[in-house]
Amino acid sequence: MFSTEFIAFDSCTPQKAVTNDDLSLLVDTTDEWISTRTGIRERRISEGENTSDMCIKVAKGLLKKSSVSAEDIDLIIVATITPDFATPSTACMVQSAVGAVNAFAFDVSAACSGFVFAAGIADKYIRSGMCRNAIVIGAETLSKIVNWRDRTTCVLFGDGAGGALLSRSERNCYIAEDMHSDGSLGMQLTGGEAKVRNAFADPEEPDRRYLEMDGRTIFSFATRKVPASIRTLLEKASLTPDDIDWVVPHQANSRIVEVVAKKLDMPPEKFFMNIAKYGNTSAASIPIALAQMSDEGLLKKGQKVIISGFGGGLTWGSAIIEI
Ligand code: 4VN
Repeated sequence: MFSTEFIAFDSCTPQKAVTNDDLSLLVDTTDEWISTRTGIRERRISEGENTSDMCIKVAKGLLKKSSVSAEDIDLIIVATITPDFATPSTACMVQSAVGAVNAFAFDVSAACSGFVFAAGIADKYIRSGMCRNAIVIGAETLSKIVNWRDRTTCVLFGDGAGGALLSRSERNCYIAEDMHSDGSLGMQLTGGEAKVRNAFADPEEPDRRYLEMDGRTIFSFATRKVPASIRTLLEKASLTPDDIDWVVPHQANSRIVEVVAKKLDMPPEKFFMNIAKYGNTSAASIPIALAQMSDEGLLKKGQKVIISGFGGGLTWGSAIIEI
């Protein structure tokens, strides 16, 4: 068996920052309401850049930071629910743009858990000896599926991409994982529906293209499942909360993270938060956070970090990684 090490992190977000005050001109809301309920102060919104454009910048950044050559990449996975196309996959667009001619590439659809699930897949390919180097990206242009007339959702989401380069290593830096789905709750968080419309089928209902969620259901799901998942994860790894240097949760809502920290009896300072600047970027939120932490020198070699994604599907998954 082989082991997986995280070699580099990188991110890319659109230039345009949209503040809560900017949004209060579009829908009936206030900076006060948004920031106290969610912790969000601004988010980046695409002025035309699509998901693949941000992913390509992240992949190029990862190759540069790791000094791995494009030909040595064996696997590219993009986790997204807002791809440019159904086909080609975003990952194949990345492959072509960076010249990773020896890689196989595909997208993963697991909403806010997408990056964690995709990192788990890449780890298995590396661990088994089938791949040496993998690029894993979480990326969303959620502004494509946000209903800009719905004040309950349009204030929550943002656009961006982040990723990691994972390589075969002597050091085992993917320590444990705990992954779950509960499709029976799937309709509590929906978006991007494409109904069957053809010469033989003509549904009366319109497509539910826009992101819709039952906020209370999702909030209570997250505050129940995330602490349980992190407890299971620590047990699997024979570690205690004190052994963990950082928790990097999906940036869905700062109040959820406060509840999770309290339930786990862990200091909230260990939970990295940047939702104030980026809002909820679904699959991109964890790798954007990891890249920021790495760039700011917050991640030190040997530190143990829990990443925890939760959301659409419904899905939730956590992993302990060592830097
Ligand atoms: C995971 C979660 C959320 C989420 C759920 C609820 C919520 C985000 C509801 C109450 C509302 C403020 C906002 Cl837990 C979203 C996703 C999707 O990525 C995943 N915010 N809120 C209020 O009235 O206070």
